[in-house]
Amino acid sequence: MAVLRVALVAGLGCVSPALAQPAAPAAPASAATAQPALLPVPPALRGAWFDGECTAPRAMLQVTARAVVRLPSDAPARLIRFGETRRQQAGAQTDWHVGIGRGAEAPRILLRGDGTALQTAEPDAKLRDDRLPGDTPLQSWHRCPSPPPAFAALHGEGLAFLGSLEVLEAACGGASASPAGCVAAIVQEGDVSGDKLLSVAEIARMVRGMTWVLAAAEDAAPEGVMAAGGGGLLAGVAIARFAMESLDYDGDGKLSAAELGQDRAVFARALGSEGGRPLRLEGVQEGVTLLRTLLDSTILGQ
Ligand SMILES: [Ca+2]
Repeated sequence: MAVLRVALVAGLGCVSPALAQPAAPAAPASAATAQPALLPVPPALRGAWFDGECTAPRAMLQVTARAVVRLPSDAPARLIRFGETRRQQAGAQTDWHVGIGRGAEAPRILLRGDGTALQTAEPDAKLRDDRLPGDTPLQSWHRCPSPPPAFAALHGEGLAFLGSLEVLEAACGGASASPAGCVAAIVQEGDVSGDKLLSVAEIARMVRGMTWVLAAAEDAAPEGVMAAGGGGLLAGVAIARFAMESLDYDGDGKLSAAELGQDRAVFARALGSEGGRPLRLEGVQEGVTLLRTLLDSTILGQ
């Protein structure tokens, strides 16, 4: 157990030091509910976009309700999770949807378009908000029938988890979050086979996706992290097997919502939310804390 425990912490820690630290204390309920809801990216603009030929694109852009991830074919992936959003008028043209990332850099990206064509602009940090997009070069994106195999192999699970993360944040950190709803959302998001149970492979897939998102959020080249194995493939399977052995009370080799929920008291205490406060899920690390804490508190007994 000690060896596995070290391996788990090391595997996650190599991606983000934040993971090896105790979970941040939950914010008071008033602070969590006082935050204004983000204006989501219009549904027509979400999904996968490409620059260049569909068989060999120069870059892929994945747009979710509250994030954008740019995947150049020859450079590290870059994830911008929005902490702030707004609409900006563009004269006679469609309004821009402006997404602003967190952190000191607070990267901005402007999006507009429809279901078949997207334009983006990533203005220089010095450009004033009221001047956007100014003379920032616009980039055009189009749809492809399916992502090229190389992109899908490297980024597919990470992109899937990015979408799941937003669902989990809403279910586990939203105003109406509850432990039961949170556990149900984890099962729903993780269940690939549709049996409403989580297998080792399904848990490992979520852990790999989580690892990818953390790496992309830190410009740490998720493809490199995944290929190295330490924080990706091997750790994913190790954590998943450990989760199964620890939580599969009826021994059927699958985890049900009831089995996951069995430990929700420990889960809640580990987050310091004994008063039933909503989780504070502001950054990627904090969002992923949900899954990590569930695994840590139930598997490692922390
Ligand atoms: Ca399943």
